[in-house]
Amino acid sequence: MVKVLHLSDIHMGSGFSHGHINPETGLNTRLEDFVTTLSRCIDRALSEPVDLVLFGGDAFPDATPPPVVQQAFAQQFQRLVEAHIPTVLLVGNHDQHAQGMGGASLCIYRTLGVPGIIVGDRLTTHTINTQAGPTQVITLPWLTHSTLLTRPETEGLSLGEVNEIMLDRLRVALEGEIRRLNPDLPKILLAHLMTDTARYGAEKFLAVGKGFTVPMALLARPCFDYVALGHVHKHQILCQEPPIVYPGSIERVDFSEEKEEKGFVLAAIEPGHASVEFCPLPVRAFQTITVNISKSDTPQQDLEQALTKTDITDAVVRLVYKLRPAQIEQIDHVALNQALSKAHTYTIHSELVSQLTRPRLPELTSDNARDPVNALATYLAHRDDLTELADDIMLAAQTLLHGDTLTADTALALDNTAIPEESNQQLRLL
Ligand SMILES: [Mn+2]
Repeated sequence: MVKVLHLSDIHMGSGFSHGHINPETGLNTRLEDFVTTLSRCIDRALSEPVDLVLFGGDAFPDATPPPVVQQAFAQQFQRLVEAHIPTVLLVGNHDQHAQGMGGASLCIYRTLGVPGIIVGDRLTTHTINTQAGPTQVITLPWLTHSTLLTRPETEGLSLGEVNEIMLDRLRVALEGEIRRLNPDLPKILLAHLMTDTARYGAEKFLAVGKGFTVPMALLARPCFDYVALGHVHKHQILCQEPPIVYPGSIERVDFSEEKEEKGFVLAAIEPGHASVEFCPLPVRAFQTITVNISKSDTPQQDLEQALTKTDITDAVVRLVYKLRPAQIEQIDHVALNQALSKAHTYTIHSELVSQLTRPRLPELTSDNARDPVNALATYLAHRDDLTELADDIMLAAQTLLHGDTLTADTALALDNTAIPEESNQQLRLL
């Protein structure tokens, strides 16, 4: 039986806007949070000790992290090297250069020949000598169209057809690896991908439209004893036999992960069986406090009252309050900042509520109402809940309307649906 610690989606170096500079270290406190949390994972790997550590991809927000972030990441994994615990670092979409092959930010470990560290930047099988004996790990990094297909092969094809070809190629390549597996040794698939049944966490916002989904049927097979996934930030177990597991991200990357529990997974794996334990991590809280004081006679008091209802100590706080224009003068901003000062960091968003019935889309005049892009922009301006998606929606709409260059990536943002030519025409005529 091989004991494995499976973690994923570290994204070290992201979310600096939720932290501040620590005057003692000169570092952003969110970088320090991520380092502390990663060190807790490594602590556990050492204290167990586990036989193998699997990292499911997305080490940093992009392929070129600043040296201070690279170093903080390397210092933690160095502890596994010292303890002779073999480690596989898989390449996620955030680790790849937009163009070209290879997992830029992680390949340095292979170049340096760090003992015991394997970089998973291609589909292949590694037989790793662990304390518990040889263990087979198939690495499947994030796939892009350019990894598997050449331009002439995709020319003139719809997105759906391109994805079908990609899946066929993947199926064949994966089958080749599976056939070479020794059935008497533990068999693990380590993959950075979106399955067709995963519930989206924050990844929906982090990488909207940047790839294709892999059907569960390709993964939920007895030829694997454990399927270690990365990419989706919300922890979930998609299948029990064999366990197919997203451990989720180890720290909250942004407010979309406010309510998600964060952690890593310990798995005990042997041929034909694996048991799984999710280990929660004590990460910094994110708190959104929404208050409507527009009908209140004592707005300041109600606002401060609302703040006492939530424990905001050391949390990353977002206060959203709605008020009438006439109440603006009644808000004591000094007192409000004082009340929020025990938060780690905070932002305050005030929204004015008009007492008049809001006229319907007042920004649209007869001149620009015929332009669907304008109409969409106006609509999005009125939908605060879509703010984070607005740029992607606009981009997708523009691509659709200007029809000729429907790229794979933007079309995927539209929920994997290829757009038939007729509806494209219709939109243009709107
Ligand atoms: Mn990812």
